[in-house]
Amino acid sequence: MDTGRSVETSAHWGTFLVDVAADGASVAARPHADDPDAAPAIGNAAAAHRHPSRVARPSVRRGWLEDGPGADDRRGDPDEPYVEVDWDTALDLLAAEYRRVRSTYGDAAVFGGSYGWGSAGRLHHAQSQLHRFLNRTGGYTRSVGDYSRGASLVLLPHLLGADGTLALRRRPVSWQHVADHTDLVVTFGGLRRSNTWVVPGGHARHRGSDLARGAAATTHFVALSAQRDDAWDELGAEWIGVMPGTDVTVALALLHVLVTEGLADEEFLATHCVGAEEVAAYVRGESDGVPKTPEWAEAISRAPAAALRDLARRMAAGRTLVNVVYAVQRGEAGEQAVWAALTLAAFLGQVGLPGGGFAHGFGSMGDYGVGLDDGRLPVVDQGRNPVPDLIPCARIVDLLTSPGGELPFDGGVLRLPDVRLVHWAGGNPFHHHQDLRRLRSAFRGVDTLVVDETHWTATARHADVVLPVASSLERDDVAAGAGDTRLRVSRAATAPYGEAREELWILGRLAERLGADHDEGLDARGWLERIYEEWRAAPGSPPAPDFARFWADGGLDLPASPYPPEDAAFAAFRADPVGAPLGTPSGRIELVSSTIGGFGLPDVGRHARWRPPTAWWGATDAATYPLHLLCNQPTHRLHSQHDMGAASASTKVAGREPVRLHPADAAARGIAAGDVVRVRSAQGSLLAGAVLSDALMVGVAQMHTGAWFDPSAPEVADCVHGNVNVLTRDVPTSTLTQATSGAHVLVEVERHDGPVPPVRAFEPPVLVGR
Ligand SMILES: Nc1nc2c(c(=O)[nH]1)N[C@H]1C(S)=C(S)[C@@H](COP(=O)(O)OP(=O)(O)OC[C@H]3O[C@@H](n4cnc5c(=O)[nH]c(N)nc54)[C@H](O)[C@@H]3O)O[C@H]1N2
Ligand SMILES: Nc1nc2c(c(=O)[nH]1)N[C@H]1C(S)=C(S)[C@@H](COP(=O)(O)OP(=O)(O)OC[C@H]3O[C@@H](n4cnc5c(=O)[nH]c(N)nc54)[C@H](O)[C@@H]3O)O[C@H]1N2
Ligand SMILES: [Mo]
Repeated sequence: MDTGRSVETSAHWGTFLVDVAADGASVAARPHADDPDAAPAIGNAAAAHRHPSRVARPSVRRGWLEDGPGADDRRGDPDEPYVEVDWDTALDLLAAEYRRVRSTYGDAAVFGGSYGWGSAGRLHHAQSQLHRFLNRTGGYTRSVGDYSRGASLVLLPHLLGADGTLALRRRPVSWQHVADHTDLVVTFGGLRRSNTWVVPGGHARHRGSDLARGAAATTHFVALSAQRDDAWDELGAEWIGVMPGTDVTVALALLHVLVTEGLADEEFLATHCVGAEEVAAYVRGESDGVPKTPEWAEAISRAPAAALRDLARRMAAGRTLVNVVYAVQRGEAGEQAVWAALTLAAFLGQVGLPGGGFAHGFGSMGDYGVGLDDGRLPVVDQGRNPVPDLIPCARIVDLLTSPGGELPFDGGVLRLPDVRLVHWAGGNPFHHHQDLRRLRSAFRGVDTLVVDETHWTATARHADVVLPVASSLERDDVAAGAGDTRLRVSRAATAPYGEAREELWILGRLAERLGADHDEGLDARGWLERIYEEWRAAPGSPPAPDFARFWADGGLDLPASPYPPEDAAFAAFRADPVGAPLGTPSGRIELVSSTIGGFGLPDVGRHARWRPPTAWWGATDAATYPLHLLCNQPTHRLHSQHDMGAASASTKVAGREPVRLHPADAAARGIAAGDVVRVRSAQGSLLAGAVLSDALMVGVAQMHTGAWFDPSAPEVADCVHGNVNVLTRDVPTSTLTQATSGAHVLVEVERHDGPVPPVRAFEPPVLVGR
């Protein structure tokens, strides 16, 4: 390729270089030579850039154009055509629909939660743009929380206070603290190198792997997971197999050993915690007649009792850090595992000691524990939302299907408004949500679905109006992740595809039609200067040159660095629990929360406890669907983004998303490596390509999320490409936290012997001119 120009660009999977061909449009992407651990996802950029699945022009679903807004089962029909229109036509239609919905049903009838990861820049951040536009035109029903750690975000403020919860994310025990002080890291969920390739906003360089390697030289790691290869090789982690969703039993068994062998730190429990005696009584079985012994835990989790007994003693013998990866709380009753692990760390008495205590995010995000995050980066002001209505983000289907209904959440009750218009920008619900049949029927019930997209994703294929967006390679931006070493200029590499536009422009023109001002007369360059200068002038910002200089320099080094243990979360609280209390009712760590207990919920009590997930043990699902499928993050892409790219394609088997099976489970089903298999759950079915691996526990299977939804051959499977969310259950973690439980689901797998339908996921819809 003629590399006429080379441009630095930023994505959530890092900063990389794009070489632009002589035609000015096609690109090749390569890592920075000095990135110590560049993400393979970079290899997807070239194919995604000008792929036939790009949205070229504003497109309106024919059924909506002809019959107007309203419930419509043709949404998501693979044969439903779209009519390409010019921008004025699309924006006029949309403005009229916004006016109709707001004036007829009120502003809460617009849902703009729009959860998702979009792209990495600070200006062209899709949700910020959309929320700003919506706030300036009347407001919207919003969503709170996330799919990543939605259960923890609700639980932990009750146990640690709001500031403690924030500190756990932003100033955790760091890799450097681990290397310098920690004897033993015990992690619920393995430490996956591939997950650290991603940081919200991206990082200039991936430093986590070097830091982890440094820690491995001095620290012993024990990974509790259903997959032996979760923890990355350099860590040399010891593996204890634990069935998915059973971590609470393991944590309680470790507590049982501490309690019954006199290994708990009674003084720390007395001065820094509330409820230790009540928890100990539960663990001993005094409150429910079931002692939580290692043998009891083994029968449920399959973790060997002797290994757990030995592990608990080792944990008490030195400086120990208990880590929980996000996936562990992404299941039914998921918050209980976090509560139990925090309780375990509290009984060890090391919270707030250098390298000891509790962590929640090592192995989940690349920014975790690599530097201090002061939380301040340039931002677009979103304004104020006058509409009070909200949902926890994973309750989208309940919102759309139960207008006027009620939803318990965090001790209160939410009333669900009657939503008519849904506008999604920068997310892909057909990637992120569970039970896609249910999601599809919910979307079929709204009046109008608007989607801003770069590509014809499954969500765009369900939309009534699709607005083509310029990609991050096609616009100027500034980028940085939390705790980053550099605020980077991310320059446009090429012109936008087709008639795609920046959201700043799109929403600006839509706002004008609604009598509002979105962009305040500034173009992207003007806005970049504005948000940079506002950031530069704010108290606490590092010394920085003016915008022109910053832009010419291509970025600015930030003074982020590993930080001393005395700055880590809970160090001050440890030193002086009275003078520096936590923001909880007691000022201490609430192992027993009277607040949560006072909510009187049927499924969440006053302290961490074991609650068998409804669909698993003893229920019919377990007999019909005997395999436990883990649905976790993909190694070679971010979620569903750029699944058509070369790196992602290199992981596919028989052109489909791979499913990993233990050789014994495969043999019992007559399945060989490379076979096309059908995976079925109580919710739906998919085709996948079989991979065999003894790194899994017997009875456990694994697929990555993010294969593009392909409903083109429903007689064979709900998705013939392997989107795991046709299988997962749309049930909340609990009535307290209402988060996603998509991390695992029970399935059966069989060889698919019939004709294999082609994968059509990446084909654009039938496009017709007006
Ligand atoms: N079963 C199961 N499901 C899961 C998970 C799991 O573990 N198991 N994990 C969950 C988690 S943690 C998360 S965070 C979610 C992720 O879910 P999402 O964040 O919704 O997934 P993405 O594929 O990143 O979707 C981002 C979309 O934004 C588009 N986009 C990129 N740039 C722009 C832009 O500038 N403007 C606009 N308008 N669009 C843009 C991309 O093309 C893409 O379609 O998935 C969740 N779903
Ligand atoms: N390459 C890449 N990296 C990513 C992302 C991506 O899409 N691609 N997405 C990013 C996002 S948005 C997020 S939120 C984070 C998510 O970070 P995590 O939630 O930590 O990531 P997962 O890969 O879903 O799960 C990690 C491991 O947890 C284990 N696990 C699952 N359930 C259980 C359980 O019940 N018990 C135990 N003990 N282990 C369990 C599985 O073996 C799985 O491999 O990853 C981020 N990093
Ligand atoms: Mo996430």
